[in-house]
Amino acid sequence: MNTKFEPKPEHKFTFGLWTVGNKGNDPFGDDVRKPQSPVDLVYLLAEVGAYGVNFHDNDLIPIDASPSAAETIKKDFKKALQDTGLVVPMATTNLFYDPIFRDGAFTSNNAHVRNFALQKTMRSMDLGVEMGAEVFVFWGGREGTETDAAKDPVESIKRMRAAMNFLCEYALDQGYKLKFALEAKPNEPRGDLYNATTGHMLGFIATLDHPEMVGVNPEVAHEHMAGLNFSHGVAQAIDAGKLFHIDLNDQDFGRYDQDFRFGAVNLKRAFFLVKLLEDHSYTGSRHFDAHAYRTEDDEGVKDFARGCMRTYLILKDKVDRFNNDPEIQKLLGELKRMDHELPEFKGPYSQEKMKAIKAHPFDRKAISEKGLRYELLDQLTNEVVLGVR
Ligand code: GCO
Ligand code: MN
Ligand code: MN
Repeated sequence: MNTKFEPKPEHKFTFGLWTVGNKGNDPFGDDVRKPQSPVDLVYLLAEVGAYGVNFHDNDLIPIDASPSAAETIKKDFKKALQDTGLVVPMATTNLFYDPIFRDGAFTSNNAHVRNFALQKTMRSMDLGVEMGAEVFVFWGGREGTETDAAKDPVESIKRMRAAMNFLCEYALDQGYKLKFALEAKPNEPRGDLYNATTGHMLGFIATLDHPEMVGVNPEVAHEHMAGLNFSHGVAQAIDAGKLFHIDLNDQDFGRYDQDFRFGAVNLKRAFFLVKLLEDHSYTGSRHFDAHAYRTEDDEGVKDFARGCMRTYLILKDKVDRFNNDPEIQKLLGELKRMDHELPEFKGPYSQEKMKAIKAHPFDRKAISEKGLRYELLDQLTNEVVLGVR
């Protein structure tokens, strides 16, 4: 294999313990791979060249572990991190697996459940900070409904806001330098989940007491499930200064949550996503939230992890080619030229400008007649991605 595409720490490639640790079970079939301990998984990630490892509280420490068992697990995990040089950039809380969360966590109708969720999240934040995490992800796994008869959705949003405000204050009170990243998903495991897309999340964040602490963690598969253009959602987050983290994976539109290897399904969408992140100098983790096919054994899990990173780096190379391709740049240059016309109308509103725009004699017919050459531009893009340019 070409060494040009080897992962390096500067690429900030990370995986969750739950991703490479996935045992291949699904609603129709049992585990196909043996469980691996967090320590095993750290060594596996180091072997394939990852930069970091992320976890849910219970990926590391089982929910029923005794305090002394928890101490031993933490000690062993820290040693594995030290031995390998892997870091923990992100941590999160499992608020969906245990039956107590069958009707959600922060939006449950039961005050005991909502407060247990706060307790579990605060402990999970303590654990994440202890391991060095600077980003804390919130994925509301069961924050939703099957029937809207049971909950007023406005009340649910209020409950969610109360929880986020409380936890922001907790982070500030403890002096934690944590940024929160909210991850949207339209459905699954619930019939419908609240704040279904990255756009919904951005709207919600603006209503919090400390919006500056809170951004988003968009995931490819989640926006594809909703039939949306993922790059456009990520662009909105970049523009708002809210892209704190990203979950990279792949799948076709309209399917269940497949969590395929990055680039496994739609290379061209993956190309435009890498282009967006690289053109806008995204500096956060490139986190792969995906897992190996159920057909794979432990070796296949390594193929999966290497494949995610390698595809990202190959596409990054294609982005450089696109950005330096004379024919492509000539076509883009013509678009820029059109954009820079009418400089006298640029900038903020003034009465003078308003009157000039109102009075300007636009040649509607002549402007409409000009083709834009997007066919050629797109074909050249395909040729870059296909490797013949
Ligand atoms: C999913 C989600 C999760 C979250 C994880 C971190 O569809 O199951 O993507 O994998 O990303 O819980 O919060
Ligand atoms: Mn997901
Ligand atoms: Mn995710």
